[in-house]
Amino acid sequence: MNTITEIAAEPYPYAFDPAHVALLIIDMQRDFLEPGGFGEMLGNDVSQLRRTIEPNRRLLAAWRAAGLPVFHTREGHRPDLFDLPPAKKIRGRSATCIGDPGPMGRILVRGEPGHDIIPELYPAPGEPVIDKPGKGAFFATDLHAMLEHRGIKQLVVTGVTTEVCVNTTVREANDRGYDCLVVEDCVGSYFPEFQAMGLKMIKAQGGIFGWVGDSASIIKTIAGASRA
Ligand code: TIU
Repeated sequence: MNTITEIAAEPYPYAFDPAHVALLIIDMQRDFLEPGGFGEMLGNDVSQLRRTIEPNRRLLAAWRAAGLPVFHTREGHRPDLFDLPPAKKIRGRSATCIGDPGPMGRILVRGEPGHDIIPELYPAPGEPVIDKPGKGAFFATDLHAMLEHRGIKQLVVTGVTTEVCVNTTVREANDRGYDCLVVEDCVGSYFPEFQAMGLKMIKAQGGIFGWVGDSASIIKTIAGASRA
């Protein structure tokens, strides 16, 4: 299948183009999602994020089966912390902060167990992983160049958290000319009210930053799709 197909979405159907689309999975990292990780250490309810694992797993399986491209991101920093803004390090006035020893290694440091992607959604060989020092996936990364080289103009966006790294990335992508479809059941926030508003802010005003849809509609569309 290489034809453009409309997918049910808000504020209006999304013209899904298999020749120019990628799945972008944001920060499904152990430290944000696993019990005992950094997120839970800060007092957050990780079950709010863990409900996205199974829908993401199903979407990723269908996406791979259709031969469509996948990009994964991870938020984190160099072990020497030279890419960690001092403001980010001290924000929150927490006794334990980024770079310190945490429950799953040094917090949000590349190469540490907690920084890695959860096993359920682990990148397959050939799927790029973008290590990003900020909330947005375009800031200080080569994501835009990689997407341009592949002719990608549409992003189906999933991951965590809805109002932080997902929203920041969608806004960055929108300003760079990408059409983003955010998958409601595959994005999560520790805070239910931010989940609701984070999605509303994307699709308001005629889709000011993009579209919001669900994984079942996308899976139905791409079933059997192949670029090969
Ligand atoms: N990936 C991402 O959203 N990073 C965060 O720090 N999120 C919070 O909600 N704190």
